[in-house]
Amino acid sequence: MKHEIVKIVKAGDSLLDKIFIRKMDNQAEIALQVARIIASVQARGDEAVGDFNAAFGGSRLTPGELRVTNDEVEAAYRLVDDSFLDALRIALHNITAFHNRQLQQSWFDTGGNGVVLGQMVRPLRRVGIYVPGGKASYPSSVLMNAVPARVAGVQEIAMVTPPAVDGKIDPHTLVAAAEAGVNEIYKMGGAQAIAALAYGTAVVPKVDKITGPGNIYVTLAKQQVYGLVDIDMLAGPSEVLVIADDTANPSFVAADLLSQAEHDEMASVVLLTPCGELAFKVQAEVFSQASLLSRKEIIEKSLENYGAIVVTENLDQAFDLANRFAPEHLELMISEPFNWLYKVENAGAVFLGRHTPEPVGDYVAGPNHVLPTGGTARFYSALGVDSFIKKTSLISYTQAGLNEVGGAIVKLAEVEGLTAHANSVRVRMLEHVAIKENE
Ligand code: HSO
Ligand code: ZN
Repeated sequence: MKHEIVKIVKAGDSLLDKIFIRKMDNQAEIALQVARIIASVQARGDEAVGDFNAAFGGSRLTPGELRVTNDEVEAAYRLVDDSFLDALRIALHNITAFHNRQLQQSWFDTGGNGVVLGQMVRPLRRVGIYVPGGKASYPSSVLMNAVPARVAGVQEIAMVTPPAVDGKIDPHTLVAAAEAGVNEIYKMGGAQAIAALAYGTAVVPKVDKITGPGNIYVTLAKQQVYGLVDIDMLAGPSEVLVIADDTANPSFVAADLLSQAEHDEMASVVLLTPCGELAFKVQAEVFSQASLLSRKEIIEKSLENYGAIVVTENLDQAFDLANRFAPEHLELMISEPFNWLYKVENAGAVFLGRHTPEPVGDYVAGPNHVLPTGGTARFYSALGVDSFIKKTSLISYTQAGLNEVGGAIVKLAEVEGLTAHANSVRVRMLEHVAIKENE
């Protein structure tokens, strides 16, 4: 491992352009493959799902084996240790409390002439949540997807996750699903799982929305079924951007950069600091800490691909760059971080102060860890209760109300050449005149 495992550059360096764009390669090719997988699942249903599960490194399951049974869930409880269950329940409690705060109320407003306007908030009826599996297992992501759906009032939560070669799903993932109130669990992953959720098969009834992060196949499949169903966002590899000043502890900063670098070879971790001395200390710490970590190969690649320590002229410049990067996670390890919050325009989640490492948000703080990546924090929000509700507008007019605005409706309808529209208002205004004349 090179000592300069992470590069130090100045704010204007061209390396930053590459990091800030974070473009994924050969997407078009994979998109074609994904389109073929989706078409096969549409045509051959669960048989195709089984074939693709096997082709992508899982086991070949018959349609009858795709759904996880209650016995399997009960067996999973016997396989996990109590301290896992305790930790999971702490997380579940905090995540539920945070998402309860996000609930929105329906409302009515009564205006002049007895006109009533309002907005009715309703949960989606049936959703699919994707949870990565196979080599990695993320029970925390089960909670992050299922809890907001539950809090929103979704009746049916169907989870899909790829089985391992032995056809099994990690017991921690199964227990997390049971604890979070997931109703159905299916052993399927990749684009085939997204296709099954979107189009429905004999085993999996189709859903209204699909959420949750996955690999490039999953992401491109979500993109292709969008419109037929809703999706949460197009998630890419994880990222953290740290802004630190001379008060920051270099070993904390390094540890936090490494915590996201270990997720993926394409993960991006960036430190922005006006303090050159801190930059060198963090670089040395990254090197010494990385060599002790279990995932050091992944870390090395991700630092090589999309990692940098950037020395800025001042903190203002650091915030400008951070807004351009629009990170999934933004850590502020500066004195008085709350005083700088007004500068943050684009970030999925902000972690303030030296005692708030990003993993606290990954697991137990309460806010969701499904967050916008790849610069999409410019327009996407964290997964939350909002992701599982829809709003229906309510309109109730009275005769007096309609009389008041009828002329405007008729005029606008005529300009658009829509005489039937105009007429639906006119007949009511005429009826009103007729009643008046009869009185
Ligand atoms: N940091 C990841 C979420 C995660 N971390 C799950 C650990 N487990 C994306 O926000
Ligand atoms: Zn993480």
